[in-house]
Amino acid sequence: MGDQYRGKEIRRDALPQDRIPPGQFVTSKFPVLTYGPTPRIDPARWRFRLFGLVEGERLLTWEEFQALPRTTVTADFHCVTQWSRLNNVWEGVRARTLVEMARPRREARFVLVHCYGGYTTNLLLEDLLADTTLFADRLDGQPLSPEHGGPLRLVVPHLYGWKSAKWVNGLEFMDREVPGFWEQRGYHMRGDPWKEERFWGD
Ligand SMILES: Nc1nc2c(c(=O)[nH]1)N[C@H]1C(S)=C(S)[C@@H](COP(=O)(O)O)O[C@H]1N2
Ligand SMILES: [Mo]
Repeated sequence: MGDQYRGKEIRRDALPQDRIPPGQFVTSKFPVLTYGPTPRIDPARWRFRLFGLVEGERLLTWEEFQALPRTTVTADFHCVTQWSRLNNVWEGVRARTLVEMARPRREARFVLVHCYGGYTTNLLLEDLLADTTLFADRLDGQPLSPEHGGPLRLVVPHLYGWKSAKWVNGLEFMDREVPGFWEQRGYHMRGDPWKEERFWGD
């Protein structure tokens, strides 16, 4: 895309400020943001449940999950506490692949994401269907560390970081919007960083 800057034609994606939502600053570190302790999950006992208003209820093992088609997404990560980490290279399985396995009923337009440790977050079904939403087990060429959500986390790059649930263990498909852990405590139901949807009611 062409833009003018001091009379020169420049590429829009070369302008970092266009990539940083309002009120955010860039960090080169990757802070760990967790409420409570880091769960440690033995892959042999790991399970992932697709349930609720679905035709294809499933309980996946780690082996079954690993057999799914894989994808790589390079994306920026924006935490509501104002740090952004750019160019994260996530590898895993597209969330859409899991939705297709679950075969949600027509009325199931909302999803509650469940995690080991009890954390939850709510999403619209369409947020899971986005091309860049994935369940990641690798980051920047390495297996995902326990602190950052290993063995498996959700990554929803177009929403604030609290929607990118770590240590995921299930998707519950619903016909109404049920607030998750932070949403019950005042965070926004949607959380679009470009609209600064930080707190509900602002
Ligand atoms: N299960 C779980 N997932 C979670 C959280 C949490 O406390 N528990 N924190 C969220 C928040 S607020 C952010 S910003 C990101 C941070 O991810 P990181 O710790 O890998 O930086 O994880 C999100 N996912
Ligand atoms: Mo966050």
